[in-house]
Amino acid sequence: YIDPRWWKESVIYQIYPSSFQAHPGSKNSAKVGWGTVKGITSRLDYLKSLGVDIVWTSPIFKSPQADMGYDIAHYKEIDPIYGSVADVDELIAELKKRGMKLMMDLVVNHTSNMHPWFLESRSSKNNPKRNWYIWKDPKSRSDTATPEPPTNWAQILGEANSAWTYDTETAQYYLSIFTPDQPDLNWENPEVRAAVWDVMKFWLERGVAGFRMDVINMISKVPSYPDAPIVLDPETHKYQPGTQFFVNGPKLHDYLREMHDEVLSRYDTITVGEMPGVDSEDEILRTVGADAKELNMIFIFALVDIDKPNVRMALKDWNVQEMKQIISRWQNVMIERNGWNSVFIENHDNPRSISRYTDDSDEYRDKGAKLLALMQTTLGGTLFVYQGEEIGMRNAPMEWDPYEYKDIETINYWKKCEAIYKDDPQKLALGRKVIQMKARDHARTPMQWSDAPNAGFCDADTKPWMRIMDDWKTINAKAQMEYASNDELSVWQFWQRGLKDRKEHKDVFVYGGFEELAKDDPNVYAYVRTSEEGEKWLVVLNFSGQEQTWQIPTKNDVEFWACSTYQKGRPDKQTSGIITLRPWEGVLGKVS
Ligand code: TEU
Repeated sequence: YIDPRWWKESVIYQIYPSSFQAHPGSKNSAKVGWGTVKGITSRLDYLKSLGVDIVWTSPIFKSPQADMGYDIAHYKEIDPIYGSVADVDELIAELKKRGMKLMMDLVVNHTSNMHPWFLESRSSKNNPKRNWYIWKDPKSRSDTATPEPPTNWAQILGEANSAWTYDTETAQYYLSIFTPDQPDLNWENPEVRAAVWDVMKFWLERGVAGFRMDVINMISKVPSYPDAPIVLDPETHKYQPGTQFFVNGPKLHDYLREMHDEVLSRYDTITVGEMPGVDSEDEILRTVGADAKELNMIFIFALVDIDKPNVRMALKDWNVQEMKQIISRWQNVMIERNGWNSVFIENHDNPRSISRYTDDSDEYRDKGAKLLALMQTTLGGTLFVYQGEEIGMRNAPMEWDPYEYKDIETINYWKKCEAIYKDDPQKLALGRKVIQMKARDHARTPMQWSDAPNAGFCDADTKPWMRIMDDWKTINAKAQMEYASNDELSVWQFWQRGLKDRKEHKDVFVYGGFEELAKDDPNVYAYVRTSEEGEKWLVVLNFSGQEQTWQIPTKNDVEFWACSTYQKGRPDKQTSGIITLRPWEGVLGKVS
């Protein structure tokens, strides 16, 4: 028996390594400021003081960086741009000194097209590694240079393009559901699976505590490879979403159980599977149920996909009611069905949470950031904080030109907009709006450490690989850690308080019961968390820019208010009857 409490109670901080911290004097001949492993190590005291237990690094392995490291060319080497394996050993040792751990990103649905496995695989039809990837003949033989791909599936990070890439040498297509630089591995092949288990053991043996597993629910494809139904306008979309043929495919659970038997069961690990596009409770419980023997938890995307229609780079209206339903649903499911979930609202693939769920204007930016912090630190599950979230970083503004954006998905999207909407200024403006609201780049601007040159992210004489947000002089970690006011805490201090509180009352906040109140209120999200011993806390969150009144149900009369997003110390709000909440105000009360 392995005691699961450590990974349930841990606070995990996701680092986007290129944008976290370049260590001083990091040798970079091109004078480009780029985060490094040594840079991460230099910030461990910062993370410790915030209340972090586990650091998760997005991929730092050898990679051509076509998709910022989610295209790996060597699983056991660190990309020189980040440092070396020795630097990772040092990072693990320094974490250990502080009672912390390292979680790495395991990207094994696909490799880079420059991975030696793929170079071999593509070299000829009878190469022994041919069957390590998914090769198919074109749909119809024709004399044209590029015949029809085997199916009509669209690429995920470039929806205008096919999910298949043609190789003229061998006249076959390979499957590349994200981009042509990321060929999908063929998990049907036991040699591929053995190679993955070997990579996992390599890092576990070095002291890595576990993995976040990139799109792990896409590793099993429907073997008949059918065409996808037409759901996007065929006038503008030659290719259609093929997700139903590879999201939670037929052999997913076989593969995950094999991974468990071959690797995970032999170590005391933490595992979180990235699983976009799955909504079925039964299906999710098969992976995260207490006896499932698959993964500890997954990322459920319902909340971050609340404004996603059928493609990612597009807009959709949503309201607070829907948000409340999504959050409460998964809180309840995991409790009722004995599963385990992750709590997160940001990551490197999503815009900043205050720009999406609250109000990122100067007036309310910090209030919204604290509101979301209060919510997340009081929800059940393992909590994930994303770099910069703890200081309330926000989306890049509308004024930024599309060329400031560096992400392959954004670039593909903007190219498409320019090609098809070149004579339609309105549609082009809409395209820019989509980028400003949805681009993954918003989470990837360099971390704002201080008001020093380049926000303390990289040396003054280097140029950051991506533009730093113009607000860094006012919004930065140092200013927020040192912030002194009799009236309120900074966003950073509020997070620190919340994480501490969560740990002190973990029987309530990590493990406790969950009851939603006033479900019909269109603006206020309220819930009660209860420990088995009967300790009870009330959380009331005003998700609107207007003042709201809220009736405390008599059975939940408050003994004292422990905090408000507006006030330092104990707010003197009334403890029963109707309370008034200021715009974006959240309060936490001990129920008597
Ligand atoms: O992302 C998977 C993915 O499909 C996401 O874009 C997802 O659809 C979206 O976040 C839902 O809101 C993972 C990585 O996190 C991403 O950075 C990579 O580009 C991708 O896999 C390919 O490795």
